[in-house]
Amino acid sequence: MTKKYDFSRIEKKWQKIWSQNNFKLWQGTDFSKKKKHYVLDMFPYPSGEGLHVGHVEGYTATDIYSRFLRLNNFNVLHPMGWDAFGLPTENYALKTKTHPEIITKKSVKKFKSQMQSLGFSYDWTREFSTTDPFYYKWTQWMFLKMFEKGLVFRQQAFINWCPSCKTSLAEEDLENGKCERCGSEIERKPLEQWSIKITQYAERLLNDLKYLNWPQNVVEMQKDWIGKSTGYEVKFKIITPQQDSLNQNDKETNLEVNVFTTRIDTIFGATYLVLAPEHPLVSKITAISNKSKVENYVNQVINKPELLRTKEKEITGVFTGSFGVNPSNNERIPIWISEYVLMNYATGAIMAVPAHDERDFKFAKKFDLEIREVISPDGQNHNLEEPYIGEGILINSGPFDRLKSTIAKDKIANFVGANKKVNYKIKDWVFARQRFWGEPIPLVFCPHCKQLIENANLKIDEKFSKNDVQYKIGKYTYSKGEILNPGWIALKINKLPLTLPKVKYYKQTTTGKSPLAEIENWVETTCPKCSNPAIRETDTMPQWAGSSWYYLGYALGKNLKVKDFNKGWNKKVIDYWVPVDLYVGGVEHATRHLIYARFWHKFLYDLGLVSSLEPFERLVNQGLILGSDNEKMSKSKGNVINPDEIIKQYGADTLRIYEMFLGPLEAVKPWDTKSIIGVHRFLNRVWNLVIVNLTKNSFSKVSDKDIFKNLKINLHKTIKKVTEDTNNLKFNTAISALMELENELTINALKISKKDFKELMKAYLILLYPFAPHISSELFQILNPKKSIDNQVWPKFDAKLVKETEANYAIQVNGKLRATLTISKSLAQEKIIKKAQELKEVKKWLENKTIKKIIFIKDKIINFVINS
Ligand code: ANZ
Ligand code: ZN
Repeated sequence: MTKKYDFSRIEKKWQKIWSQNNFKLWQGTDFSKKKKHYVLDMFPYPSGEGLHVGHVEGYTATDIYSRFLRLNNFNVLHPMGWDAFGLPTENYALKTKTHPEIITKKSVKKFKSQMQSLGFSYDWTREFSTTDPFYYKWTQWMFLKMFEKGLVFRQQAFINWCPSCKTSLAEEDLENGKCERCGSEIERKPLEQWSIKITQYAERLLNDLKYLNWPQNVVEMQKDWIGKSTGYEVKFKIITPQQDSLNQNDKETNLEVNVFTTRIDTIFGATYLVLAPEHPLVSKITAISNKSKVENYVNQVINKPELLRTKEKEITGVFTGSFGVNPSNNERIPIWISEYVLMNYATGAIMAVPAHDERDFKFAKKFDLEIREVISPDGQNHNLEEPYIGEGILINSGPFDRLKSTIAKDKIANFVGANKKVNYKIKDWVFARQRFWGEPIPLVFCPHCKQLIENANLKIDEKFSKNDVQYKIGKYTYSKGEILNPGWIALKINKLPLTLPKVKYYKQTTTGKSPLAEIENWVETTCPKCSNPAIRETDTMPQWAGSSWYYLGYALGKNLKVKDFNKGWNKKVIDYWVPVDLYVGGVEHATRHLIYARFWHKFLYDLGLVSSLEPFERLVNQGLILGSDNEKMSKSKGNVINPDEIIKQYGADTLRIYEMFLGPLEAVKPWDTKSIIGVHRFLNRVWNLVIVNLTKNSFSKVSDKDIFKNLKINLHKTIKKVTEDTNNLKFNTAISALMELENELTINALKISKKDFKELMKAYLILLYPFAPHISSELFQILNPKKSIDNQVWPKFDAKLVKETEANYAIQVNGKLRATLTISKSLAQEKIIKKAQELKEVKKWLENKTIKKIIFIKDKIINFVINS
């Protein structure tokens, strides 16, 4: 009787074995002499829905890699945890009147059991959730360090406000600028909020990208996000008409407008100026007769999200009634306002050069403003049909005519008194949410201290510096953050964590404030400095906070639970594990998360708390898995695949291999239920290869020498291929190689001796183990009852065996190269031709054609001659 491949039983059995002694097998060992390798997944947000196949994709990839590295004698850190603060849980808590902690616990339990049912080899001793007080006390500690150093400040920032749900929404909760829940048009409301001066790190965030082994597209996205731009600032004098008597003598004022330009060489072609509608000068320079038009316009655009404003197809704007003086030629040019100029970039005002800028050109056409060509590709004047945005030769530019634009820049800047200026698009990080389910911000507001600090009227440098001093005022000592934010006082470190109140449930406020604001006994407190009455900050941190340093949390491991912060921060153990060697996750984190974490790391570096400049050395983005209809998986489309069901039907090993076999890890690829069966059959064949043959026990007494040698060559080629591919995370091709070898072994198993079969099989199973660990473990145990595959050594290939045996064929159809084929030299000619014929890239040329002739040049070329 043959035993069937009972994947459910086998998988449960091995998962239980692996879980022994707190998953001892998968634990990373601090300070081990072995080479360390830190393999990190982007940790999930544990939602009620459980893992989706996209999680499974990335997590399988890192699991394969971790298991592979362990067998290659690495000391691997492969941890997992939960990014559990955030809106979906909060919304669900409000709806069901439960505490979000309870919901989080449930979701985490589900996620964890799903991960274990996939056989992932995580070091669970280092698990935490960002919502665990023993974890977020550190998040608060680091925030207080930023505060102390003056990196935290209050600024007017806009929130997205849904007037019908009466709640502020994160960017992620907007759908085309509308509330995701009720579909109302959202409003932007200005609100003073805590922010972090990430802009002070812009240059380093840009510069240090060069040290990273990251996908080029992510590097580009980071560069764009940081948005460094080098240009000039130049001032234009303003002439406002006398407000009470328009069109009479112009009145010289001492008002000026400062503009930022990257093309100072075009200034002779600046025929008007444009201010952002929110620019503080607008109210000062608008003429009475233009006032109502201007005000209407400002009201219309002021609440629009920035993104929409810059993407608006139709150009709009209004004239203020005032003029500027172009410093290059002293011409009087009109000052307009328009939404395409943004207040929070550079100076919020531009000199418009319609001949050489797309938007300015459209604007000038629409409002009939002068378009004056000043840069010419050939030195001639043209009738411009469209703006010319390249470099060229200056014309209509007074003393600078005939100069090359590239050379003219500095000279003209000098002439008009412009100053070199670097701008960044990156904004300071708004670090506050009007929410309950986040890390409480450990600050209180004390009116008494506010008075003391304001009366002292200290002047201090607002720039970040590592060696900031404390400031003494009377009997109290304040940090730089406290001086810069009068009245805001940091909690004492020994009072951390500041935990969320233990309420049964809570309600959404209608004021836009955090629900914490209505929990009075939590809000009311005393000042840690002067003991006078004070109130707590009720905004909480954004979800990005906890994920900005979690990779350090895993390295710290049990140190996280040490009470004393200075003892708990075990820098030696961080230096041992960090930076992360491989970080795998979705490309949706290319900017925000990966910018915030890099910034956070650099801040800790400046404090001497970490030694590496960057947190993540190598980054890989797994590609999106689409539904079988080639659309993004979504509930509404009904094309979502539930991994649990696949596991139930085919087993975890099948799901793992299937997802890796779908295509290259980085590629976007559709789900294809049919090919799961193919993968499942492959594992069945591996099973039968061992079980059926052993049961029948009809092996040859002695091996057929040639066959055994051939199998050995094939094995070593496979070792080489799987080793290289796994190292390069090319799992799909590694799996194909394993499938091919299985085929050879299945055909020839009974032509060799049992001993030889076992030898080959043992190596084969080790190769298969990272991909399908359960079946490999089981079969390995059957072949070697005393040994465990988990601590085997990864096989090495014999270079001699691999080298001589392969040829590279160029496969042609009618003499045209259509494919290449790397194949064993020892195969018969017909077999090689057959393989070539079956290649996808060749097949399509041969379909429905008669092959007239096949030209075969040994080890070099196969040419199919067909009727064309
Ligand atoms: C005159 C000019 C002539 C410009 C020309 C461009 C081409 P980046 O590279 O993105 O920094 N600009 C400046 N501040 C702006 C703001 N707050 N909102 C919208 N646009 C703004 O772009 C810098 C250029 O964008 C600046 O150079 C300015 O237009 C515009 F042939 O000045 B330029
Ligand atoms: Zn006080």
